Amino acid sequence: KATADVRAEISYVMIKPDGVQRGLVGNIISRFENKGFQLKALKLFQTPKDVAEEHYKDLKEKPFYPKLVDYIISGPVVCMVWEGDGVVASARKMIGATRPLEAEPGTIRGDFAIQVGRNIVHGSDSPENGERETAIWFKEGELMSWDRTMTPWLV
Ligand code: RTP
Repeated sequence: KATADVRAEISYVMIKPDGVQRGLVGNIISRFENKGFQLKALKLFQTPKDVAEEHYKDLKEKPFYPKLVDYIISGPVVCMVWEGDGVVASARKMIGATRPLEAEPGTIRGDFAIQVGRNIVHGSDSPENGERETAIWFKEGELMSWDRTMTPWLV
């Protein structure tokens, strides 16, 4: 079924190096699958410095920027694109507040993190940034359009 011409809302979600090192990849992916969003792209990736800098370019003037870039390139990350109605705002809710001590229990950061500089996961803050960040981290051919109802594995 052709779905390529209409692209629904997407969010770029990334499990940061601390999330990968702590073995939280499966738990985090499960939350998005369980919620019902559709996985469009996924990879384990060692980030080149220029990619981290491009992703966080709006934060260039912040005092924590150099540390942030070093953190993101310190080990492999898991890059994902999730699609669905309202996925950007919903992913932000599921991830929780930037400062993990302010994140509600039940959110990813609320359940697993303490420090703002080790906050496990990233999610795009607007649909526009969902598109922008996806283009930074993925090549066009790495995004999949697939129909969940197409192959009746469970019939
Ligand atoms: P996020 O998308 O990751 O939830 O973060 P945000 O936009 O709410 O916050 P932003 O200010 O854009 O920060 C992006 C990431 O930078 C790191 N950070 N470190 N004071 C600090 O040391 C500090 N502040 C922010 C965090 O990794 C944050 O997620």
